[in-house]
Amino acid sequence: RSPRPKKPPVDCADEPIHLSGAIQPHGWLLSCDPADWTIRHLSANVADLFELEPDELLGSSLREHIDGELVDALATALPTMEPGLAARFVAAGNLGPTGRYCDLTAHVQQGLVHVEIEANAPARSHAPPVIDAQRMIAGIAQLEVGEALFERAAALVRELTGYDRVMVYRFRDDDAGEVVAEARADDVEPYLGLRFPATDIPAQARRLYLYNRVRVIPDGSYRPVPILPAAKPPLDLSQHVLRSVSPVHLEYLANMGVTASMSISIITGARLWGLFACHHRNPRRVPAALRAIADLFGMYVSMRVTGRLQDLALQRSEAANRLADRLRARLGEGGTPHAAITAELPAVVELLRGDGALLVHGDGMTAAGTTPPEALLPALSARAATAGGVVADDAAEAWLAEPAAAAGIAGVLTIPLGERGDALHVFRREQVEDVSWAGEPHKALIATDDGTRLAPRRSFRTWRETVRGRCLAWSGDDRDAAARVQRLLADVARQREADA
Ligand code: BLA
Repeated sequence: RSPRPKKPPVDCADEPIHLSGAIQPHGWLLSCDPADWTIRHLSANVADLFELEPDELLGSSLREHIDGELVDALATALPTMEPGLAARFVAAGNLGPTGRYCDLTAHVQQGLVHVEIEANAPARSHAPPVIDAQRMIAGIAQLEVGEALFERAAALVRELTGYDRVMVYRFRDDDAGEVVAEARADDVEPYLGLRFPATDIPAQARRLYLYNRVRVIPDGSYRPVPILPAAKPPLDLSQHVLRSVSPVHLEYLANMGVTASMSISIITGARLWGLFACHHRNPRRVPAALRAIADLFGMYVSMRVTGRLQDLALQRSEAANRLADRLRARLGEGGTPHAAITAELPAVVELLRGDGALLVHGDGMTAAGTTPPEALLPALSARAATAGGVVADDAAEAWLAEPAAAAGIAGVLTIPLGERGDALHVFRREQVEDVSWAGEPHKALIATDDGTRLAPRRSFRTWRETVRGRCLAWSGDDRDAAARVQRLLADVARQREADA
């Protein structure tokens, strides 16, 4: 809970975006004491709806200003709102002296009930929301997780919300991201296949989106409405649907030619796997009931992606089990551990998705598949001797003074075996990759006139880069599988000692 820094943050990830102290102007905020509904904080624009000034509302009870039935609906919903849970659409009803029909969204945080009110836009569908959600889920339920499912999902979100462009954006292991599917109006530029640098969605924002799953900016050119009275530290707006967002991000949207946006989190376990990112060239609202559908659909897609990742992990784990069984069988038949491992080397290469491997053992060695020239052995052994645990590099320059000497191999994953430089090295060939970035990534941040302010890049023109000297990156799963192989080989060696 750090106070807002006086100087502008020097890193995008340092901006406390949940403490903006303001909301977007398409709604109103009343933060009440749950005991008696006394209004403790409100947005400065309340007179637009209630025709009462902020000072007249602060300290009074919500019951004096909105229909008793609506307050009762809020009260009923309260026990189901745990702190830290996303704000939820609770009720709709007529508010203020002119009886405007509004949606009420609420959540509990910091001991207050935060009631967010939005004028209700006309519904786009006559079906009850749950039917729309069911239709969308059924529309992808039969598809395998992959390109076709993501394309269909993007199209369904576009049908639901009417945005000009709906993308499925997936984060890579390095936190950059890629547009893996897109549904768009014919006259907007395609973003499919483009890569965006990690700094476009900084870490604190990615963390926030794990909990606050649906976010809407109906008009990025808005003027923020302050929350009164100004609190120190400001109210935590992590879960507010109306939270005024980072000005840097608004500038980013404007630079992209986007006026309205929405994003829906795709979450696998505790990781933000990706987002549905929606763009519109004109202002666009998404009423609370549609956001609830989008949220449900996002949670379904999240579940499907999680299921797919778990399937892959299970398949790999089963392959590792089979390898362990075969090693044990070979030892049981009287083979030496070295002979057993040598015979299974191709299976180890396959398990770790390598192109080849070298088992270095004392003065001897065994090779399988593609391996680097023998002249590199001393460098590999030195690497193993200092490694400690499993180490993996994607680029030859990370482990060789003369990368060219690796002759087409770029990546190496080293599993040290003992202390003398004995090791199992698994190699991956160089994979030349053509990357199309949305704008030059090294200009993700540009200096402004005063030279101190962080600003997003102005151009998103495709910027091509050919990445050489790297292999397909070793993933977290690859490293986990390697650690498993290391334990397996240690067990085999121990068994030999026990038998001796
Ligand atoms: C937020 N940046 C975001 C969000 C997206 C992007 C989707 C989330 C917005 C939301 O959910 O409301 C970026 N939008 C994209 C990308 C695509 C897209 C990659 O459509 C691709 C298709 N941004 C910068 C720089 C900084 C920065 C240089 O470019 C920092 C100085 C910051 N982006 C930034 C911040 C947020 C953000 C702070 C959080 C906004 C907020 O929630 O307050």
